[in-house]
Amino acid sequence: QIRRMKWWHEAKFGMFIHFGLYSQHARHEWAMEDEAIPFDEYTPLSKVFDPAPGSARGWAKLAKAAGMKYMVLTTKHHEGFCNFDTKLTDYCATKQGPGRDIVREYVDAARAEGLHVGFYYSLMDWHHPDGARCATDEAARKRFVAYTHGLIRELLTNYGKIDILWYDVAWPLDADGWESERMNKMVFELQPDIIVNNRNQLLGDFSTPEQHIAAENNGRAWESCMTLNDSWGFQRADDNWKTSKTIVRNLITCARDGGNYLLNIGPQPDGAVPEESVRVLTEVGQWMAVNGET
Ligand code: JFZ
Repeated sequence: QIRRMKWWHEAKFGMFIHFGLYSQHARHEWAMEDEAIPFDEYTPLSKVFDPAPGSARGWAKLAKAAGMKYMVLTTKHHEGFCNFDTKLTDYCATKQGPGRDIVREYVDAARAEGLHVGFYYSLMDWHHPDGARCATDEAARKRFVAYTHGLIRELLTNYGKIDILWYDVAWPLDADGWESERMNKMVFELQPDIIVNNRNQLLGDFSTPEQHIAAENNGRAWESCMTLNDSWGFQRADDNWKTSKTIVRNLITCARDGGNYLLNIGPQPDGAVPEESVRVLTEVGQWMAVNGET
């Protein structure tokens, strides 16, 4: 086992947080694409985005109460909006609605609760003009790779020690296209002890079975990620909540088979966690307080 992964194997249970412009939309984090919402209609969501100060403290306190040991926040999802301050685009939280760095608030909140800090980062980007044409236009690919590596560099430079980089959806490029080897090399230069997943077209440190539990039989580290209902971002119409019993059973299965369990919340537009999620996670925490290892 790799030394830098020791804490992660011991941690076993983490909180995934999907939060972005789609949260206000309250339908699905894929709505922009699935419903083919025009730019003019979607991007103004960035102007009214205004999570309450202290929201991240609420997420971290809830994670801690549930017995979770780490958190992973969407710093940028497929919509392309950056929840952090960046010099590379104006489509970011500090220059739009909130006028605050949501990622900074999140990092501070996680640390205040003694939780390890993870960054989710979507390679696929529906907002950047080169995000799709990078597959067929070499000049666009070069620009988009510079943009992507640049954002990741900022994320891993400006917030102190970061414990996990959780890449997502590598469409439309392969490892060569993304220059993934060079990307990970930069990542480890900036954060020598970080752990990276496998969704930038390389194997990385751990695999990421999704919405199901699938132990790796090849000795590789793995983490199952799941939602509490059926969507990742806040979805007003989705009340198909899993019970705390189901969550505990899943956690036990993951732990038994040597994996981790990353369980998602989708905060509401104001940053508050849906009531039902709070209820379920609080119950899980009660079980953890009796049965979990500290
Ligand atoms: C992706 C996203 O599209 C989704 O919105 C969410 O962020 C989730 C965590 O990740 O969805 C995926 C990614 C990979 C697989 C399935 C859905 N997969 O490998 O089966």
